[in-house]
Amino acid sequence: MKADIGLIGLAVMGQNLVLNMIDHGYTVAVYNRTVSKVDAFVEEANRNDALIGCHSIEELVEALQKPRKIILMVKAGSPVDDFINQLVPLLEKGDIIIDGGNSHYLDTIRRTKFLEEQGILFVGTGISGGEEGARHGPAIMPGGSKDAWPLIKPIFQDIAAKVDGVPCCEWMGPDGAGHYVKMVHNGIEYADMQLISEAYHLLRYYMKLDVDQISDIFAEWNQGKLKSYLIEITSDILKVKDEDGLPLIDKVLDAAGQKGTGKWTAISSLELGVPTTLITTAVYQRFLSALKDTRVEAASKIKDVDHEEITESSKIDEDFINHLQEALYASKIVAYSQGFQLLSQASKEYNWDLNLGTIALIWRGGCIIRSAFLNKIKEVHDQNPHFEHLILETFFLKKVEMALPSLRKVVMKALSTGIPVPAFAAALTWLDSFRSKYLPANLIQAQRDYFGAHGFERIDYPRGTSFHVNWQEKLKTMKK
Ligand code: 2AM
Repeated sequence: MKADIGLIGLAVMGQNLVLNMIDHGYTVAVYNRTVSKVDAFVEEANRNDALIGCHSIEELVEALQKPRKIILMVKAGSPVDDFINQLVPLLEKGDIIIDGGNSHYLDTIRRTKFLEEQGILFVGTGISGGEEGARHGPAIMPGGSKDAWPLIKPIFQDIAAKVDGVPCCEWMGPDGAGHYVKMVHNGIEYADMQLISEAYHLLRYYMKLDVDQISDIFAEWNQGKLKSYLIEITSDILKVKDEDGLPLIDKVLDAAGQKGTGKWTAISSLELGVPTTLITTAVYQRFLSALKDTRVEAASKIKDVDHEEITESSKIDEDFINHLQEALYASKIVAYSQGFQLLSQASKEYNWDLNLGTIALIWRGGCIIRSAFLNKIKEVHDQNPHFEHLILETFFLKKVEMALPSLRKVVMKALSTGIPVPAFAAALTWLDSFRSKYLPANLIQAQRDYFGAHGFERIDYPRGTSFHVNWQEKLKTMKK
């Protein structure tokens, strides 16, 4: 019997996807560079009828039903190209290669073009939900050669997470669309995590609450409009004690790591000219956190207000917890609004025709940013599929209007006590800029014209007419 699908790359994500597919009735052939892992996995999985271990790529290709479908779950970068190059001579027209790793979307664009030229279909797919998601239902974001979609759709939608019976997997668009959407998902995840950690910081060092109390607050927030996987796990994390009975969180070094997808999102937003300030701030803050030794030195040298000196009086500021919840909600709206703007701009730039409603729909379950909030985005999109900015749609507009004073209060308290809140502050200053009829960019234009003759538009002439003034000459003639 031939296998329904093949998978190369038996690290944990790969193994869990295989088991997930087998659970849904599919027969899977597997291969791994280190071949001993194939035998070890086949033996441990003990699914003889549904799992075929292969010791070479040729064997894998031979084991598959046509048109062949092969998922690569290998390290992003050159390993993906290496396997593609090894597979191409063995495959036939109409066979499908699927890259399920965190590849850069520009690589996926390049690979789709290269493989389509050979008559082979290529799918670059984002898979979110970590190891647990891969095993029991991830969110899946496929894009690439459209002809592949009907052939892989049943398997992909079977193994994906479901919300209200709807699979968290839909076709995203051509070439790099799937990997781009997954990348922005991760960028938004960075912003969400930064905001949550700032809220934790304020509860701990401004409100002076203990870790158990803060866990309870997150658990309570998880019952309301902030209900989400990340809030839920935050509450869990804060409950965990180390061997000595003290909170484990206090033993974790405060230097954040990263694998690059947040950075790629930030780079793309700069290239496309979309002010995705919460994501970029979150990425920068991870870099800044990683400078642990330098920060420790700076802490002893740059003295100013210090949260150590915050008096107990903040404890009775009960309202602050409610303001913080509102601030988190408002900032989350800003982060998602910015993220969706980036998707919208990229869609235009790369001709992907992304459906933002579908993206919100499939992010509702399986992935790390899954939340009640995404249901709302989907509803708002259904009412107005051509929205320009999420935040200008009635539902979110009202929410932001209500929460803005709380956000301002939280940021002002944090600034005056020296507790860093770069993401909350970025949300507030973005909102204040966004709702400004007037910004001092006129001065920037004048400076550019002064030193570089770059020209400027005038408010009393139609847009598009460029004016240049010799500012120094004008100054001289005025003095005369
Ligand atoms: P390995 O077990 O032989 O190391 C995640 O690292 C997966 O990608 C693993 O299956 C790993 O195979 C594979 N991988 C990493 N680098 C690779 C490379 N340069 N060539 C082939 N496979 C690679």
